[in-house]
Order: sequence, then C-alpha cells, then structure tokens
Amino acid sequence: MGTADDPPSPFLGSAAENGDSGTEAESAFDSQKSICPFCGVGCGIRHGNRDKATGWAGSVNRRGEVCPKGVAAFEPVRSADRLVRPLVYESGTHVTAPWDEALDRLESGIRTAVDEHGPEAVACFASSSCTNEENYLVQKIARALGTNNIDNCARLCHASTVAAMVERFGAGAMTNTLEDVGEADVFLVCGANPAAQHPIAFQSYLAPAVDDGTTLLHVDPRETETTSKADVHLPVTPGYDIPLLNAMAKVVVGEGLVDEAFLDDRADGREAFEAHLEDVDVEANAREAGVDPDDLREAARAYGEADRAAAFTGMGMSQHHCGTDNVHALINLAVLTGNVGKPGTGINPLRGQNNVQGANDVGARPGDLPGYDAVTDADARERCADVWGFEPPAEPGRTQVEWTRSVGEDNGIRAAVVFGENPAVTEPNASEVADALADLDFLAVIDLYETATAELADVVLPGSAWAEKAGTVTNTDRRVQRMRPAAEPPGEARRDLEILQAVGRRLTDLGFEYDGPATVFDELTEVAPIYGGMSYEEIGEEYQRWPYPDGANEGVDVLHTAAFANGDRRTELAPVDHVPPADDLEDDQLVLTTGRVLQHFNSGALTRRSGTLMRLRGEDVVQIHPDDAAERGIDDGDEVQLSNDRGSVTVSAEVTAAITSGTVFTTFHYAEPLINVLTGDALDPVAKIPEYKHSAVTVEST
Ligand SMILES: Nc1nc2c(c(=O)[nH]1)N[C@H]1C(S)=C(S)[C@@H](COP(=O)(O)OP(=O)(O)OC[C@H]3O[C@@H](n4cnc5c(=O)[nH]c(N)nc54)[C@H](O)[C@@H]3O)O[C@H]1N2
Ligand SMILES: Nc1nc2c(c(=O)[nH]1)N[C@H]1C(S)=C(S)[C@@H](COP(=O)(O)OP(=O)(O)OC[C@H]3O[C@@H](n4cnc5c(=O)[nH]c(N)nc54)[C@H](O)[C@@H]3O)O[C@H]1N2
Ligand code: SF4
Ligand SMILES: [Mo]
Repeated sequence: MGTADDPPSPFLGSAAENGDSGTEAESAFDSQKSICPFCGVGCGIRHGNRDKATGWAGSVNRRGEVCPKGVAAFEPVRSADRLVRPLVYESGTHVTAPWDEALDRLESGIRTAVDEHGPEAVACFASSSCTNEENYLVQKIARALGTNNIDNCARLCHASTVAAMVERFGAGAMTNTLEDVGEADVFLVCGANPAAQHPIAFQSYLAPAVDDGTTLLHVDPRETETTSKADVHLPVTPGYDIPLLNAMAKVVVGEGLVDEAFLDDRADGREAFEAHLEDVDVEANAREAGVDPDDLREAARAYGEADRAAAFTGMGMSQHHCGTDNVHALINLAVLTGNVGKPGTGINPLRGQNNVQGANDVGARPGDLPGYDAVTDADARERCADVWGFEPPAEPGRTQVEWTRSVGEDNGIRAAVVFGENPAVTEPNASEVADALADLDFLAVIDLYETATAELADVVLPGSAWAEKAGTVTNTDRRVQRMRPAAEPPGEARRDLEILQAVGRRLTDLGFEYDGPATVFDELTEVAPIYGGMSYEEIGEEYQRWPYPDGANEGVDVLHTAAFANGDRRTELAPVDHVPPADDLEDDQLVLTTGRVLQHFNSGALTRRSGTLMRLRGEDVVQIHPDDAAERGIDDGDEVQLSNDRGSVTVSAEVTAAITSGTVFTTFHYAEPLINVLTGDALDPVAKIPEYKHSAVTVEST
C-alpha cells in the first residue's frame, strides 16, 4: 500500500500544485520537514509556495500526498488572531502583561489552591495537539504537585475504545498498521467517516484496497463520503450499535462462520456467549437498530466468511454512555471469527488529533503513568520515582468531564491549567462547563488564540503553533515521528516546551532543566516501557513504532500475534446487552447526533481563522431527512431551531435523504452557534466518555 505503483490519489495534486521545495524567498517560514498538526494519520508536511503546506514523502504519505486540511496548515500559524503577549485578567477584562508577571500570577494562583485545599484541588489538561515531550512535562508537573488530576481530550474521544481494548487485549491502540490492513478481504467501518476525517488513510490505504476488491461494510446513520465506496450500508439509529452487532454475531454463529481453531486456541467463554445469543432475534434487533435485516445478514456473512476482515471504529461507537460496551460488541465479532493477531485484521480505532495517541502513551491520564502502567501499581510508581526523584501519587485522579462537574463542590477543583484544549466549546452541556470554568478560583490557559476557554482565564500564555516547534508525535498506528520548526513564535509568544519548563520550575522543587525535546524524550524512554529502546536521533525522518522493546531495535507492527499485549494467550468473549440512550425522546423530538466535516477541525480554533478553509461551504447546517422536514414544514435552507431543556441553537436546514429519518446531524465546530449546549451529562460508567452522539431535541422552523 502507499507505494509509487498505486493509482494516483485525488489529493496528490495538491502537493504538486503547491510545489515541493517550499523555498519562497519572501516567506517567514523555511521548509523543514514536519508532521501535519491535524488528524492522527500523521502525514509529513512542510512549507510550500504561497504559504500553503505541501507533502513530503513521509512514512505514511509515501508519495507526498496531503488532504485539504493539511494544505491549509500554515493558515492558523500566520493568523492575525495569534496571541503575541501574555494576558492577565484585570478589572473585568484581559490586559497584556510581561511574562514574569503572568508567570507570577500562575504560580500564586496554583500555590494558593494547593496550600488552602491540597493538591487534589488542582487539575491539568494536557493537549492531544501537542508533542509527546510537552505532554510528558504537563503530567510530570501535575504529579510533582501531588495529584493525578491530569487528563486530555481522549476522554471525549476514544477513552471507551481504549478501555474495552485494554480489558480484552491488553493494549488500547490499533491492533494493526495502515500498511497491513490493506490485505483484508473485508473492511467493517463502524461509526467512522475516514474519507473526511482521516483522508489520507482512506485515500491511500483503504480506497485502493476497495478498488482491488475488498468489500466495505459501513455502519453509520448517514451516507457519507465513506459510504460512497461501501458495498453494504447499515444506517443504524444512533445508540443502537449493540443490537446490530449482537445480531451480526448471531448470524456468524448460526451460519457456522466462527473460526473454530482460533476459538479453541485463543478465547474462553464461548458457551456463555452462545447462550447469551439465544435471546437475540436477528430480525427484531435489525428493526430496533433501524436497518434492513437482509442487509444486516449480508454484512454479517461477508465479515464471517472473509479470510481476513479488519474493523475500524470511530466516534459513532465510542461517544455513547455505552461506548465501552459498543466496542466490546465489535471485539466479540473479531474474536469469534479469528480476526485478530494477523495482518489484514484487527480492531482499529482511527485516532483523532496528530498526537492523541502520544498524549496518552506518555501518561497524561488520571489513572495511568507513562506507558500505561496504573498509578495504583507500586512497582511502576517506583520506576518513575527512580528517574523523577519523587513518587507519583497512588490514587487515580479525576477525569476531564468529572472535574469540570466538581467545581464549586466540597473537595472539588479550585484551580486549573489548560494546555492546548478548548473545553468551553468541546465538552458536553457547555453552558455548565462555562459556568464551572468561570467559578474556578484560578484558571491558566496556554493557547495560540483567545479561545472561548481562554476568555474565562485569569492568565493566558501565548504558546507556539505546530510549525514553530520541535518534538515527537505518535500517530494512529503507533508511529513516533519528529516535528521540526519552520519559524519562530510571533511577538513574545514562546515555545510550549519552554513555557512548561518555566511553569514546572515555579510550581515544583524540580529543576525542569531540559536541553530541548531530545532530552525530554530520553527521559520518557526510561519511564515508559513501550517507548523503551527508541532514540530521538534515530527516528530521523522515518519513525519508530511502539511497542519498541529495549534491545530489540525494531517496533512491533501487528499486535497480539502469539499472545495478547497483556501476556495472555487467551482472551474472553464478553456478552453485552443493549443500553438504552440516556435521553428519552418526547413527543415529536428527534435524535441529534454530532460530528465533523472535512474542512473544519474540532472546536474550530485552528480552522475558523481567515483563509481558504473559511471559504469552503457546507458546514453550518443541520442535516434532516425529507420526511422529518416535511412534518415540520421545513424547507432546504430554512433557519431552524434545535432545542431541549439544556439549551437552544439556530442553524440552517439541509434537507437530505443521506440521513436516516428520526435523526438529525450537525457539527460542533463553532463557539457560535455552540452545539454542545444541547448535549448532556451522561457518561460511560467505565471510560467516563460523554454521550455526544445521542441527544433528544425539538426541531422547529424559526
Ligand atoms: N476534518 C476533520 N478531521 C478530523 C477531525 C475534525 O474535526 N475534522 N477531528 C479529529 C478527531 S479529534 C477525531 S476523534 C476523529 C473522529 O473521526 P470520526 O470517528 O470519523 O468522527 P465523527 O464525525 O465524530 O463520527 C463518525 C461518524 O459516526 C456517525 N455516527 C453518529 N452516531 C452514530 C451511532 O450511534 N452509531 C454509529 N455506528 N455511527 C454513528 C456519524 O454520522 C459520523 O459519520 O477525526 C479527526 N479528524
Ligand atoms: N458535540 C460534540 N462534541 C465533541 C465531539 C463530537 O463529536 N461532538 N468530539 C470530541 C472529541 S473526539 C474531541 S478530540 C474533542 C476536542 O476537544 P479540544 O481538544 O478541546 O478541541 P480542539 O479544537 O482540538 O482544541 C485544541 C486547542 O489547542 C490549541 N492548540 C492547537 N495547537 C496548539 C499548540 O501547538 N500549542 C498550544 N499551546 N495550543 C494549541 C487550539 O488553539 C485549541 O484551542 O472535542 C469533543 N467534543
Ligand atoms: S490526512 Fe490528516 S495528517 Fe494527513 S494531511 Fe490530512 S489532516 Fe493532515
Ligand atoms: Mo477526538
């Protein structure tokens, strides 16, 4: 896959068109090879002509192909909205301040909270958009302060996927690689739209395989860019993936499509699992899930009969209050059919930001130390203590959404440092989040712009954009790659790593004396066994993949081949039951599900800046089925109000049969209109991930 022999990618033109030298004389940027700041695919990009980014032949985008987001990656860097001086809150407004004063305030704000309420009153957000070294320092600062209250937006994203995969396989990452999944005969894509959200993974790895005959099964309430390549589309009603996947398992078992040899060798619990399936009625489950029973059977047969079938899972599965169980149901299918531990198979979560995998690998998690050993594991704490000179606390910290809900309560959070996240826009039930952030005794934000979150801060520190920093990032298939700076931060903005070193020196007794990212990375390899033998120098322009056992001199591509990552040869089949969505639908309410479009990214902080991305249309709309629109007297293009007891927003209607009836879809890419005022507080009991994909709303013409 991804070789020079492949058919040309539709995105290849953008690289050629923009030139591949990136040596425009008048530009403020040089042409260092770096990694795209957007999605977890991890394409190699650098500066090209007319301040656009161009691909270089990176380890993922072997032909230098980049998607439209990648091409526009310099726009947010050059934006006139960049913060160029620190801000402090003074008499009801933000005023600029010298760095020393801003850092003094940060120091006293956090120290006061610790002195008066203990370290558990402080919380830190790390950043999935920032490097491994930066995130490693944020978690080290939190732990040196005496708290495990450190989390990142993976909590809002694949936390449930990781929880289920760790329980079943011992590792919460793609079991396979972008290269080997192309060997699959069948792709099962559940609740993901890689054609728009992971474009190069789709265009350069999945789509060519489909063109060569791989069958694509797509489970999504909408027809998307991904569906256009699908052989079978199951337009599931949001929140009903478990009935659907259980019915597929029943077909697989009923039609003798289980992999007997694999089950004998690698799995327990078959009897209990089959007993559980006795109560599953394929026809009834299909109807409950909103899909045609014959289509469901066809999909189950294709998956079950395939020699090799690779499953991909995204936010449509993970972002439910049963997100962990959703993924268990998918894992059951893979285990039943022996689709794990071989090339072209597996459970493959497509990770979100360019370094969400790494932010978690390096320990920006309330329950885990660098490398995923639990904070409750005394040996792992000891290993950190040997390197750090202090022992991290043993009690797991609060998760991201839990802590914003604890502000104002006894033993709640009083002070916080938010590094490269925008929770005022991206957490659910956003009105409550804004109130909670405003109620903190002290909030510091390190960002590039005055985001909705930064507006609520006592201190805002101007950090560095992707093109202004060096360090490593870990992509969706566990490749650690290097970023290189093409420019200096603007004005008085500083490199994030230097800011975090200064914060660490002020808040702790440790020196935080690192001579740049390479020395931080060296320390990381000492405490995180999965990064054990890696070398910053040797990564060079290629990559090293985890797990990278010390002394082995190479990473492991396909996981769980001879044994699962936890060392066990066998895993368990795990029966799961449907969990009704948290919101009940009243009267004529519809189900709101939320997600993404190609041209914008998450809270829009990076993609709402002026430039080409803004000129693309088609995002500020709610998709509604023609029948639902007709019942409400709504025409295409009408302004409509979406409301429930949490809030209300106005957007324009896109009347389209691409969405299943009874469901409406909109993106969450804006501070205004703020869609997350409509999403609720329900959390998955295991992973604490919010229910972003199912909210009851009333839809009316305005
Ligand atoms: N262009 C672009 N790319 C991005 C991002 C971006 O904002 N913009 N964000 C990045 C990040 S952080 C992430 S996590 C990834 C996410 O990438 P995806 O997982 O692809 O993201 P979503 O669009 O949130 O959801 C995927 C699909 O789930 C469907 N869906 C909704 N509800 C359900 C359900 O109940 N069941 C099923 N089976 N499907 C459902 C939606 O219709 C949608 O098409 O993308 C990354 N890449
Ligand atoms: N309704 C709804 N809500 C959702 C989702 C959904 O599907 N539906 N998806 C959820 C998911 S999957 C995710 S991952 C979250 C994302 O939630 P967030 O992480 O809060 O969203 P981003 O917009 O990615 O925010 C990144 C912030 O970091 C800043 N930043 C970027 N690069 C740098 C840098 O190099 N240095 C510094 N200092 N700052 C930087 C940006 O300006 C921005 O403010 O949203 C979640 N919210
Ligand atoms: S696919 Fe992802 S990493 Fe590659 S250029 Fe597009 S946004 Fe960047
Ligand atoms: Mo995400």
